[in-house]
Order: sequence, then structure tokens, then C-alpha cells
Amino acid sequence: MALSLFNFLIIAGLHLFPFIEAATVTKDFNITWAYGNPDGAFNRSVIGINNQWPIPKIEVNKGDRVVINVFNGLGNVSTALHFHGIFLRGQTEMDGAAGVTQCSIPPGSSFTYNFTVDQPGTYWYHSHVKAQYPEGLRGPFIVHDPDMPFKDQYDEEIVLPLSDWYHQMVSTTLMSRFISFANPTGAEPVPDAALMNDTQNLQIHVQPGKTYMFRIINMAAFAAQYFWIEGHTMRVVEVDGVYTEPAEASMLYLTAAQRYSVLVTAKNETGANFAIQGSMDQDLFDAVPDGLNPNVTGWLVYDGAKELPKAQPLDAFEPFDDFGLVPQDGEKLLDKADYTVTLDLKMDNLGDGANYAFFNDITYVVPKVPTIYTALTTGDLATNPAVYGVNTNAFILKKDDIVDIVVNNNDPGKHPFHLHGHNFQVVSRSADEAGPFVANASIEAAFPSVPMRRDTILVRPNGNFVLRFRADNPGIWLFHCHIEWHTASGLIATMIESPLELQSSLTIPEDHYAACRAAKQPFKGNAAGNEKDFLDLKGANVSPKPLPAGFTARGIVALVFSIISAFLGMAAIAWYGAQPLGKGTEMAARGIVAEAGEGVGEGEVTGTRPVGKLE
Ligand SMILES: *[C@@H]1O[C@H](CO)[C@@H](O)[C@H](O)[C@H]1NC(C)=O
Ligand SMILES: *[C@@H]1O[C@H](CO)[C@@H](O)[C@H](O)[C@H]1NC(C)=O
Ligand SMILES: *[C@@H]1O[C@H](CO)[C@@H](O)[C@H](O)[C@H]1NC(C)=O
Ligand SMILES: *[C@@H]1O[C@H](CO)[C@@H](O)[C@H](O)[C@H]1NC(C)=O
Ligand SMILES: *[C@@H]1O[C@H](CO)[C@@H](O)[C@H](O)[C@H]1NC(C)=O
Ligand SMILES: *[C@@H]1O[C@H](CO)[C@@H](O)[C@H](O)[C@H]1NC(C)=O
Ligand SMILES: *[C@@H]1O[C@H](CO)[C@@H](O)[C@H](O)[C@H]1NC(C)=O
Ligand SMILES: *[C@@H]1O[C@H](CO)[C@@H](O)[C@H](O)[C@H]1NC(C)=O
Ligand SMILES: [Cu+2]
Repeated sequence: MALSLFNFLIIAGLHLFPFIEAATVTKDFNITWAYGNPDGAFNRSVIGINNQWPIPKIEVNKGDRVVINVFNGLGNVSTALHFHGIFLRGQTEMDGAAGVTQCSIPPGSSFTYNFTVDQPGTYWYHSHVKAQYPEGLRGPFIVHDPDMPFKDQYDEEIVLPLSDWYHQMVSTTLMSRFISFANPTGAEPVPDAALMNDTQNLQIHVQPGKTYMFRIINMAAFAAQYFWIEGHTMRVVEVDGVYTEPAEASMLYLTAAQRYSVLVTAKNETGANFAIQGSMDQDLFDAVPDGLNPNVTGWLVYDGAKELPKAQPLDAFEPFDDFGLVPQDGEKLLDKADYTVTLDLKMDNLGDGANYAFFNDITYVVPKVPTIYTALTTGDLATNPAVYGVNTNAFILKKDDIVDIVVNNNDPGKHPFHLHGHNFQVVSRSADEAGPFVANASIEAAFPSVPMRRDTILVRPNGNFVLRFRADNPGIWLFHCHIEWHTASGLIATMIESPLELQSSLTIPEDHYAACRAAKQPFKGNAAGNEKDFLDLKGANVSPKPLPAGFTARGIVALVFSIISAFLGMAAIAWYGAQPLGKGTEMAARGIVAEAGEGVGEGEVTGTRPVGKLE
């Protein structure tokens, strides 16, 4: 009786409200190399889709099913797509994190992402293979909502992605320079330009008196941007997919991966046009190269015949503080945490002389077996973090526990952290230089009663934050810095949420395993691929060994400097001798590097890298 009444209601509902029936949005994406020159200064290879770059915006309605048939047409590199901010409830295998929720898709292979979207808002999608999205494989992912609470308050919407941009290849050239004994301080490559909608000098034509909703997305590899529109104020109504009580802002600060929707009402007069300015946060850059233009300028154009004014110089940036935003749904501060994950962040050198990023003294190294497959194939031991390997920073979350993630930033840099599979309440965030978070009654009493929720949050230099969420989405979810350089140098932890439930609820589509087979990657057993003894991690992927005691970054700099002068010396000899580097010179180079290697961490600097470059 109850069941048939229920069925009746469902059927009646579908008939009465046919428009609530969800659609399936299908895309065929051939991921291919293309060319791009978005700042007009350098034409480079970029990663496009169907031979086009910029890649298409994905637009769906809340409730839709999304089917993306990916073919890796790149020929020389593997790939995978992640849908940033989409919860994928019950669909963790579609999260696209290579080495975590799937094997990366090798050239010539296909892979179908197939998932439903039950949340509205502004998101983006991007490659989640090491350092690949900065080559251009990133674009907006917009989820429209018929019940959008502010829909009567604006006339049109405009998707406005911001980004930084590099001229050199990020995943190859710049990455090998970044994680290198020749860069012991870990200085990140500085972008060559800032972009707005993957171009510069963008003109947005507006009509007097109309209100526009701008969906602003920072798709950067590295740089946060300040963003403002001269002569106009913005009303923030969404932050990372969460509607907010409207909040006035004259300037935003968007870290890599953050999004805001803002309402902007056009003036009634058409007498002038106004600069829209994005400006990269140069605090992030160790050294600002001469001639760098950190800005990207566009215009709100009221009258195409009038001038496009230059942006006014500013003495200081005073962005809106996101911490005070109040979610429109009024979700209250969750109860005190059942489980706290404390992550102490530092940057340091390892025995290969390169600089790495660490949580709790462990730098992330992608496991041999993607973590999801370890969770599915290690039986009851899937609740033991050891099976996921020593370099994955694995934390096991229990079903429906309230979880706090505390990050203590023991580094003078700013880092934007992102959690997959969830958004989180930001219950505490310190100022610069506050040191580690220490709980006490007064600080807990000061937690906001309705905290801001979002999926990407900045931790300030030598500061801390506390994030809170309910572990109600069984899955494998990364928590990582969204500066792609730091993701690559290991600033990642893995949240293993309800692994036993995953074992009974997940079905992995056959093409996921086919990608592993094509990539010759194991998909059973612990992180090392051991299918018999799950606690035996022999052969697992691990980080380089630590530096011997007493070695410092400063020591490495001195060492590297002496090696470089030796190379320069040899190059000069070769040059004056009008000879290419001959066998003798190369042997000499090997000798010098091997000598250096003995100093740095048990001969781990073997000279293969520097000599390889000479050859
Ligand atoms: C970039 O160079 C390629 C190869 O030379 C050329 O085919 C393409 O048209 C150029 N693209 C742009 C955007 O300038
Ligand atoms: C994908 O694009 C590449 C390069 O243009 C082409 O060689 C390949 O046939 C395409 N594959 C599919 C499945 O469309
Ligand atoms: C792959 O091919 C692209 C386009 O030809 C090239 O720019 C890139 O350097 C290659 N990458 C690797 C890892 O070989
Ligand atoms: C997507 O998943 C749904 C639900 O599992 C299934 O019915 C459908 O056939 C799948 N579509 C494709 C193209 O794989
Ligand atoms: C941004 O660029 C896309 C093409 O890549 C275009 O369709 C869209 O209209 C542009 N947006 C704005 C605000 O100009
Ligand atoms: C523009 O004109 C409308 C209608 O006359 C008025 O309500 C509104 O306040 C004006 N806006 C501004 C910014 O002056
Ligand atoms: C970048 O923009 C800011 C704000 O408009 C301005 O103060 C600064 O001088 C600009 N920098 C350059 C190099 O143009
Ligand atoms: C509690 O912590 C806050 C923030 O660190 C600090 O300012 C305050 O002095 C502490 N209060 C007590 C009673 O320890
Ligand atoms: Cu970082």
C-alpha cells in the first residue's frame, strides 16, 4: 500500500512536472594538442579538445546526468579529467584524479565519465595529471539552477574565467626546472601573463540599467588574482557553488581554483567605459622578473565609440574578506569534531637536493595502485592507512563523522587548499604569522554560528585554518594545495572515506580497468600492488631519501653554484675551441656531478639529470 502510493506520487509528479525530468548531457571530447597565443606574445602548443583551444565551457542543469566520452588523442602523454567542486556523491570513481580514483588514460585510449550533478553553481574542469592543466586543459563547468534564489535580480549572466599563463611548457620544461637540485629553494616559475577569458583586452558590452551576474573562476596554475571593476560595486551571491547572503565587495581576491558569482548593475548613463582589472598577487613570486605585467585589463563597454580607459594605479589592494560570508541556506556550525586531521605544512629539501612540500614530514608520491582500487581489494585491511603506502598521507574517515582538517602553515607562502568530494565550513582562519592552531574555549566560542562554506580556501603565511565537514560521501578524496607546483612537489593528503562501504556499493566500469591495462598499471592490492600480504609495501613508490643531517638548502645553493660555474667554464672552453662538447668534456662533467652527488644524500644526485641535459 505504502509502496504503491509512493509509486503513484512519483508517477504523478513526473506527469505534472515534466520539466523536472533530468536530461543527459553528452560530450565527445577528443583531447588533442592545439596552438594558442592568448596574450599575443608567444604562440605555443596547448592542450585542447577536438583540436580547439580554449576548451569548451560545460553547461548543465542541476539534476542532469553528464556523460563525457574522452579519447586521448595527445599521442605522447596520458590524461584524465577532474570536475572541480562536484561532489560526485556515490560516484567517487568519476572524480578523475589520476593515480587516486582511476589510472590515467594513456594515448589512444578511451574513458567515459558518467555522473549526475545535484548541486548548482560555478565550477570548472581540468586535467588531474601532474602539471597538465596549465597547458590549457581547463575550462568552466556551470550548473544552472531553476530555483536560483537571486534569479529575479539579474538579467544576464557572463562566465568570466581568469588565469595565469606560461609561455614555456609547464609539465615538461618548467617542471623539470622546478623540482631540481638546481632549484633548492623551490622557487616557483613566475607566469608570463594574466588572462581574462583566455585573452587580454576583453570587451564586455553591457546595456544601461541591466544587472549582470558574473561567474568569476580563477583557473590559474599558480597566481591568485585581485579583481575589480572600476566605478562599479559587486554583490557576492555565490562562493564555490554555495549561495550566500548578498555581500557588497569592491574588490575580490581569488586564489587558484576559487570562484565567485557577483551581481553588477550597469549604470544608467552610457557616457564612459570602465576598466575591469585582474592583478596577480605578486607576494606569491619569489622574484618578480623585470618587465612582468601582473595585470590583465578588460572593459565594461557602454559605448563602443568611446575610449577604453587604462586602469587607475592603486597604492594597496584591499580585497573583500570571504570569511564573513554567510551561506544563504543558513547551515549552522556543525557539532564538535569526532575526528581531527592535523596537517603541519612545510617545504624542505630531500636527498636529491630538490625542494619538496610536506604534510607531517611526508611528501606525497602517487602510489603504484590507484588508491580507490586498493580500498576495493584489500578487504578489512582497507581501514588500515598502511595499505595505501607511506607517501600518500592517507586518513581513514568513518561514515557520518564530523571531521576537522587543521592546516598549520609552517611556511612563509600563501597556499590555497582544496578538498575533493565536499565543501567545508571554514570555522577558523588566522591572520599571517599566527603559528599553529591551538584549540581553547574562547577561540571555539568565537567560531561563526553559520560559517562560510566553500571548497577552496587560502591559508595565510605561517598561519592556520580549521575546516569542518560531515563525512557523508563515501569515496577517495584528495586534499591538496591548488598551486600546481606544490601539488607536484607533494602537498597532498588522501581522505579515505568509508572504504568498507565503497567495497559493497561501487561498481567500476570496465573501461576504467581497460585504461589501467593499457597503461600497464596494476589495479589490485596495496599501494605497492601486493595482492597477498597487504601490509608488505616492498616496491611501493616512495620519495627520495632525506638529506643527511647537517645539510641545508643554503649548502645546496653553494654546491649548485659551484657546479654551474664548472659547467660554464667547460662551455666556455668548448666554445673557444669551436668544438661541440666532446666525450672528454662530458666525462669531466660526469666526474664533477658524481663528486657533488657524494655530498648530497648518499650519491642520490647521480648526474643523470644534468649530464642528460648536456648530451
Ligand atoms: C601558431 O603556430 C602554428 C604552427 O606554426 C600555426 O599553425 C598557428 O596558426 C599559430 N597559431 C596562432 C594562434 O598564432
Ligand atoms: C582525435 O584527434 C586526433 C588528432 O586530430 C585524430 O588523429 C584522432 O583520429 C581523433 N580521434 C577520435 C576518436 O576522434
Ligand atoms: C608532446 O607533444 C607536444 C606537441 O607536439 C609537445 O609540445 C610536447 O613537448 C610533447 N610532450 C612530451 C612529454 O613529449
Ligand atoms: C551512465 O550511467 C548510467 C547509470 O549507471 C547508465 O544507465 C548509463 O548507461 C551510462 N551511460 C553510459 C554512456 O555509459
Ligand atoms: C569568452 O570566450 C568564449 C570563446 O572562447 C566566448 O564564447 C565568450 O563569449 C567569451 N566571453 C566573454 C564574456 O566575452
Ligand atoms: C537607473 O534608473 C532606474 C530607473 O529610472 C532607477 O531606478 C535607478 O535607481 C537608476 N540607477 C542608478 C544607478 O542611478
Ligand atoms: C597593475 O595594476 C595596478 C592596479 O591598476 C597598478 O597599480 C599597477 O601599476 C599595474 N602594474 C603595471 C605593471 O601596469
Ligand atoms: C585562545 O586562542 C586564541 C587564538 O590563538 C588566543 O588569542 C587566546 O589568547 C587563547 N586564549 C586562552 C585562554 O588561551
Ligand atoms: Cu601551495
